[in-house]
Amino acid sequence: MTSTAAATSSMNTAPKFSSNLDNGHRHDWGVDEITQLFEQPLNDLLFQAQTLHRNNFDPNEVQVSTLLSIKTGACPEDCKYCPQSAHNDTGLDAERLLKVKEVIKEAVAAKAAGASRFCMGAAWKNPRAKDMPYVLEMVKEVKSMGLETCMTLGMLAPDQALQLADAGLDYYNHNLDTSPEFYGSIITTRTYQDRLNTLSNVRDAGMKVCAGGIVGMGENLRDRVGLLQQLANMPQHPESVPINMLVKVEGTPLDQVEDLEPFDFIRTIAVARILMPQSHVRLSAGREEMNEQMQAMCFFAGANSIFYGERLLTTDNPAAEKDRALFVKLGIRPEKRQDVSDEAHQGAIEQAIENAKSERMFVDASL
Ligand code: SAM
Ligand code: DTB
Ligand code: SF4
Repeated sequence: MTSTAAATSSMNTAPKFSSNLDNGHRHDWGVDEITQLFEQPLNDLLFQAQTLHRNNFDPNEVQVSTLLSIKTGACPEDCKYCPQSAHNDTGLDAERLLKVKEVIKEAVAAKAAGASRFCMGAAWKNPRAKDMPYVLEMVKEVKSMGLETCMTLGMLAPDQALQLADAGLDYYNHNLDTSPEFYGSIITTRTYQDRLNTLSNVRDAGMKVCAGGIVGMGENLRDRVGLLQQLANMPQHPESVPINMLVKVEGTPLDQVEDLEPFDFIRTIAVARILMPQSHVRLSAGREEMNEQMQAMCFFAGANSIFYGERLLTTDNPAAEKDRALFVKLGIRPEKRQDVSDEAHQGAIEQAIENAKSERMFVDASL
């Protein structure tokens, strides 16, 4: 337990939910009360987060998305954490925009492995007009396969957001990354306000918002509080809130940054769950460095979404079989899509999980 947590009595309960309610949610969180949530004894924080989680979700379901980098590297932005920035010498081979048929092939594989959402990411400051027809085609094709669609292409102008929404894009991912105060130490080529504008263009176009950030970049508690405050006080909570643990990539300015205390990561998930009780909180990048017990604690703290498949965009993610085995150990089921019924698709991951169960029984039996 941190010394600050120890100093806060377990009798000192969390702030009450009050004023400025929208759909039962607050959008007026102050820094002090969010800090107070973070600084509670861990058991109190986890209990509060898990209670809210159970009130809003099946606690044993986790949504699974698969990521694909559709355009890799040589990005003009200077994000200090990112292996794909042209400002960072990471030895990454840049690739042009993938062909639509290559994207379809990957989406077919993701669906067969049981993903319910396919997220396509491009290392762009923003999409150019000449890129739009290709990305729109990707959205239409992937959507027609019965997968939910998500894209992260950088900043979007209002008309680009409308075009993506018209093509059927379900989610747009654009992260705030950190607090407004720490932001300038991490990125100088686009502003915090640019990010907020993109998110409001996405919302106005009628798409679901996926917005979160990264922790472990050398920020302090006040910055983690500030990031969550920005997300929770948006006019409408993002439907999806990815919490990334920094993946330290050699050649980026953050490759030597000190590790974040793992409990501080778990606390960030728990506070996100409390502030945004009906959002899916994604245990996002960084799982390769987390053991199963840490991931289990993140699920208990309220994380209910993961990236599934051995690659994130350019870095590794746990192998799908490893995640299926973890799901079996924890009794977690992959969440079904709520909007469509696709029994055959759901059957794919359920069968894979059943297979993982028999593999485990085989291993157990051989001990
Ligand atoms: N270029 C687009 C943009 O930045 O909006 C989309 C792709 S970008 C890679 C998507 C997000 O990935 C970033 O906003 C950041 O939060 C996350 N990310 C990038 N590199 C990361 C790293 N090394 N560790 C953790 N998260 C990372
Ligand atoms: C998000 O919040 N995390 C994902 C997704 N949105 C696009 C990206 C993580 C990238 C990790 C570093 C890499 O693989 O390049
Ligand atoms: Fe480019 Fe996105 Fe990486 Fe920033 S995070 S350098 S915008 S790919």
